[in-house]
Amino acid sequence: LPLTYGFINLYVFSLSTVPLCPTGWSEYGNRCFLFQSTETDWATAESYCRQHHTDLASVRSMSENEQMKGLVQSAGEIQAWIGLYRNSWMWVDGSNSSFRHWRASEPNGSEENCATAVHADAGQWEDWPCSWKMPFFCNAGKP
Ligand SMILES: *[C@@H]1O[C@H](CO)[C@@H](O)[C@H](O)[C@H]1NC(C)=O
Ligand SMILES: *[C@@H]1O[C@H](CO)[C@@H](O)[C@H](O)[C@H]1NC(C)=O
Ligand SMILES: [Ca+2]
Repeated sequence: LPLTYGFINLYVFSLSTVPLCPTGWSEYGNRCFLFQSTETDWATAESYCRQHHTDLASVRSMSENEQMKGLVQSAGEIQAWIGLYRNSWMWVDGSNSSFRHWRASEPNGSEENCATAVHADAGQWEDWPCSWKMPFFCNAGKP
């Protein structure tokens, strides 16, 4: 009986809505985001994302940026790492998205090589030293 019940459950589940994102992740459009409140430097954040998920998150539209800003605000945080690095400011997950949302006069620092999405100033981005510790976003799903 429990087996049958399990089977029916699985059957119904697979016929209806199979969630795109793992439990605990946020789905925006066709993409999955994980806000990690653990504060860490950018490289550690990237390696965590690559090990467990896909990569530090690329942000490809204002709508994604707004949703991510909401997660940072809900967590009572100021800012979080995203996957933009001063290697010609490319997305580390290989995305070719040209969406950018820099704060005025950012990026500004020769010593500041990693980008954050910031909730203040309308979620605008700033570059900060990569060794700074802050929460971060991983993404998964379609590249
Ligand atoms: C960016 O990537 C998408 C998806 O792989 C592709 O369809 C598009 O042509 C690419 N755009 C550029 C400018 O390379
Ligand atoms: C870049 O801006 C930040 C924040 O305003 C500031 O602390 C930092 O000194 C600036 N760096 C340079 C190289 O101007
Ligand atoms: Ca800066």
